[in-house]
Amino acid sequence: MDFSREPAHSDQLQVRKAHPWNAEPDVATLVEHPLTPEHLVYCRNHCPVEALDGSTFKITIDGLVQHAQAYTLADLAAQFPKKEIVAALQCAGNRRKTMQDRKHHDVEGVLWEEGTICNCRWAGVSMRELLLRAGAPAVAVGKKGEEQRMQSLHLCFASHAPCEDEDWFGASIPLAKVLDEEGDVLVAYEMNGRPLSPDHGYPFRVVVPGYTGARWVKWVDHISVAERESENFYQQRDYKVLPTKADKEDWWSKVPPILANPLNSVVAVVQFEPPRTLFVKGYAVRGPSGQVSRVEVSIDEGTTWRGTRITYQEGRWSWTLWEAVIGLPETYQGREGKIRSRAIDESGETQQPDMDWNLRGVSYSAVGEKEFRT
Ligand SMILES: Nc1nc2c(c(=O)[nH]1)N[C@H]1C(S)=C(S)[C@@H](COP(=O)(O)O)O[C@H]1N2
Ligand SMILES: [Mo]
Repeated sequence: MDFSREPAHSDQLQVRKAHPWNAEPDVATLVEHPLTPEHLVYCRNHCPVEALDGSTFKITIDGLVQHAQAYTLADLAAQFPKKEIVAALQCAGNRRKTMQDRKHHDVEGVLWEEGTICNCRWAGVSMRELLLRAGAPAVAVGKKGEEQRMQSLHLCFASHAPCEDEDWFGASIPLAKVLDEEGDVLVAYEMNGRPLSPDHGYPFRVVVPGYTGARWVKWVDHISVAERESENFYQQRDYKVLPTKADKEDWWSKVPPILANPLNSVVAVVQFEPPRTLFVKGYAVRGPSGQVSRVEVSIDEGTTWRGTRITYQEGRWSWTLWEAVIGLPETYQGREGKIRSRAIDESGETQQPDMDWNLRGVSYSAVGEKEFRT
């Protein structure tokens, strides 16, 4: 693969793999910003980052639609209203190292810590509008049968540039997520009010709020309504939570792809101030059953929990920042301890206390944990 044509990357990230470029920010720095500035946005690539020509690059929409269409960046901006969404983007491998350390069992993959997440303002075209314009099956909503069929269809995305495991990158999501007016799926061309940078997908990337990063295809050139999921390697043989007993990779076809992120939280900062005060900060991410409504922390291994103050949350899809000031009992003097965090969502789901090991170390979402010393 040719890495010599790559544009410059942020030098504020810790490199986990240089070729292709994979890097994440320090998590304590990350939570200082409600909206993640570009230089702190992690980069996860299975391919070299290309500098594409946004004046000629086209995105094609076809498959089970009435009129296939192709648009340049200028076409999209001129023909559709701009839609903006604040949403957290997170890699399925976020916290992979935490899983490996806690389970004392090696996992396969880039050993990400807890910084492969960002929270950005994405802008572009509503994928729903784009599909309605192309005459996707949604135009038949209301007709019985058609509606049912629509529920079983998929929207496939592709970027035709050679990757580590296949000569293109692809993903798919259920069409129902796209046609849901509250699904908020975009073909984005802006991040934080500026055109996407090459690292993050210039000129176009898919934004799928609430879903794992692998479905947010960068440099996307092809969108297709299909009867079946994407056949791509990264949909079929990666980004799946294999059962713990699967330590040989022959389980792929039996396990569904990861779609929604799991309900999660992480302790990013713990500061001790003598004689007995702890300042704690972290983030939480929503799962499939709703936005985070509460984050709690425990200093006694999860026996008792207390509330924290939510300092940032914006809409349905953002991450949640939280902090707490904890007065420690005198018995903590001169001791080491652990602070744990757990998120609770608006439907009452609570982040799981523990989670089984899986081969690829994906979707790790057991309670957050960080050590402190008094
Ligand atoms: N074309 C393409 N799109 C891609 C990837 C890739 O390697 N190639 N990586 C995916 C994964 S696994 C993640 S987590 C996100 C990362 O997006 P970012 O690098 O902008 O943070 O992009 C997704 N889209
Ligand atoms: Mo990812």
